[in-house]
Amino acid sequence: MNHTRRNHLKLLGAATLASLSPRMAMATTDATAPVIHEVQMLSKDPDDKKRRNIFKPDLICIKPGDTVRFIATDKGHNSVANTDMLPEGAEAWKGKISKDIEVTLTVEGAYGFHCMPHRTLGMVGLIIVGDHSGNYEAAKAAKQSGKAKSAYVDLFERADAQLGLPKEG
Ligand SMILES: [Cu+2]
Repeated sequence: MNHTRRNHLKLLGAATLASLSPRMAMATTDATAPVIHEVQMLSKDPDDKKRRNIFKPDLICIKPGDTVRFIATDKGHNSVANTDMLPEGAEAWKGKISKDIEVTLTVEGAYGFHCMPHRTLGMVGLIIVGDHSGNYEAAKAAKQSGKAKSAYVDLFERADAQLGLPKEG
């Protein structure tokens, strides 16, 4: 194999890596670089019009130091941390209605959040930062009202699966 051909193959390899998902491509350059994760606040899910008043996505697993940007795509929503679903030492946040808010999460653990006007309609979400274990069970056991209750049962089921935890009987 001559030099030119070898260089060509090298380039091809780089191009293949770059065509992978942005996250994976980023991981090849700097796995520790902070990432901004976007969560939309929606009155209607454009992919399923029957789903109303939602955070999309409503479950994310991120690294310590990453930022979550809540985007007021639709009006009438906000993002507020559930004060009983935060790791010890983590700061709570409270966004204004119809406004974007960015939070940078450095403390590892589970973070619950909700939309103030639609909390009991089930407009809630869950963020796992790094190692979930510190307050995960406590967050799971937090009291919920209205439809937030079934929403969190569903969220923790999906989080368990994503974290590779055994199914509860
Ligand atoms: Cu809302």
